[in-house]
Amino acid sequence: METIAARPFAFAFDPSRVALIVIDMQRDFLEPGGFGASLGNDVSRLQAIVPATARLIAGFRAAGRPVIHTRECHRPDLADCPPAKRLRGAPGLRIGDAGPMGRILIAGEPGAEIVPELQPAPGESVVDKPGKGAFCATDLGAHLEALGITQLVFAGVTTEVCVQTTMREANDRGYECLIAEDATESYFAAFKHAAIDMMTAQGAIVGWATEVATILAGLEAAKASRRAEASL
Ligand code: C5J
Repeated sequence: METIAARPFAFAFDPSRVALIVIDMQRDFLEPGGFGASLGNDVSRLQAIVPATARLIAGFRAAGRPVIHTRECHRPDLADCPPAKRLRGAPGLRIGDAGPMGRILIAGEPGAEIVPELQPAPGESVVDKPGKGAFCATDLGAHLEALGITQLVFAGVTTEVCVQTTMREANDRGYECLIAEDATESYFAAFKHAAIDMMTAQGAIVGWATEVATILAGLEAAKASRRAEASL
């Protein structure tokens, strides 16, 4: 167990039981012409976290810890997209409508793919989710249980929608949750800060927050401890 600096207080980091979950780093949210842009958002804010997210993913891979990617997307027949979700968009820009990157938020379309810089490595899990939360209507819970995971580090977009929803779901399921503040982003700066403040308030009521560098240092420290134990 490593103790790492976090807010609202130090996080007891267990590198033998932790997985990284990278939420929805998809072209539809990060690139012009996708779902996010169709809602009138400035996608460049989200593109800015790609390098920090890539560093975090590389650290987990180097430590031999699971990296799980999610994609918010729907079946081509939209059977998993309730009208209440689809009809909220403007006509022509709704989920399932044709856009510059294919049908918006539909599995298998170019827009639903993870951005090239953060492509899953062979063997890494990719969870397609029809909801904002990654536990809803997916096998994520069973998968984490099979892996013996008790802690989750969160990265991805958007902080106050799919990241926050999934972190709250995970917290209610008993996971200790840590969000990487510089590897998550919102289209609205104030929403990102408010979401993290809400989750870390009241004694980490949903979880903890820290920087990518701190998490990477925790993984490195654990590696060094393992090496030192092995040489005894
Ligand atoms: C949204 C997401 N914002 N991945 N999805 O609709 O946060």
